[in-house]
Amino acid sequence: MKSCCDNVVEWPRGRLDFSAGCVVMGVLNVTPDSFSDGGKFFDFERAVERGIQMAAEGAAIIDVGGESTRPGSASVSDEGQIERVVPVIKALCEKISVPISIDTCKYEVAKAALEAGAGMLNDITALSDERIAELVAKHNVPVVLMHMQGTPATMQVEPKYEDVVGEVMEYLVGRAKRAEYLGITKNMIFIDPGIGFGKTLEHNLLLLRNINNFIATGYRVLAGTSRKSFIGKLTGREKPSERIFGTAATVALCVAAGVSIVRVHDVAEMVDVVKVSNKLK
Ligand code: HH2
Repeated sequence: MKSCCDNVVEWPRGRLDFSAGCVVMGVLNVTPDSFSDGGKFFDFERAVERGIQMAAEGAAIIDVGGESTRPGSASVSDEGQIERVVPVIKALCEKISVPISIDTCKYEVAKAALEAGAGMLNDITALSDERIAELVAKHNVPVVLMHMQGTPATMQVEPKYEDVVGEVMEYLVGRAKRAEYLGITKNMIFIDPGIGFGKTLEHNLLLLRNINNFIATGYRVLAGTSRKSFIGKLTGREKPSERIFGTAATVALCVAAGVSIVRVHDVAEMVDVVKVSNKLK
């Protein structure tokens, strides 16, 4: 890993330039059942087309996932996930130059995706399988460590914290330090409070109001608020596709607080929000 200056992170398979501030990660769910775009990009051709489109719209990273993590979702076998994501990753690596991230917590999926050319790993379980840390270190790619209480099957049943901000921060800093111990360099680590993963509306609001505390840890922060149900609760918008303006409010706030990456479905719209927010900061 080579960091040419504080604001540019470069590694063999990618480069992220934070000199203007925040950058956008576009979500590409190759799934039939994701909460907001399930089925839309399940087909290989459509997934690749969408990835290319998001890069053209200004995404700095494309995050490819083969398993929904929406509350109550069913898990998909490793082979099933690999079949979904590997051809898409290979095709995108040939066609676009932005790094492709793999959204998985499964070792075999991570291994196959990294071998297929993925240039980043997004782990919603923050390296609960530490063999993934070895893969990340070996392939020399950045990693996202996310907080979740429980598992997708049960996480929204009755999430409980005494001090949600303190507990999530302590967990993430602990996992980030562990990742460093396992051989991953600090500037390759992104921490993520895991909005909607085992959190009530109030927990999500507290985390977002205090997102600056996460930035103060010294690790770069990623936030994934896009179209999530707490936005639906605040706006009364049932359909995830109608939560774009609500998402924009959270993105602007995240940028103002110093978040480095926002993970979003509506890339063209959020690239504009990020551009303006970066300048206002
Ligand atoms: N949210 C989702 C999935 N992966 N990864 C990170 N790091 N942070 C997030 O907030 C996050 C994530 C859920 O969104 P989506 O991928 O659109 O839905 P689904 O899990 O139903 O595919």
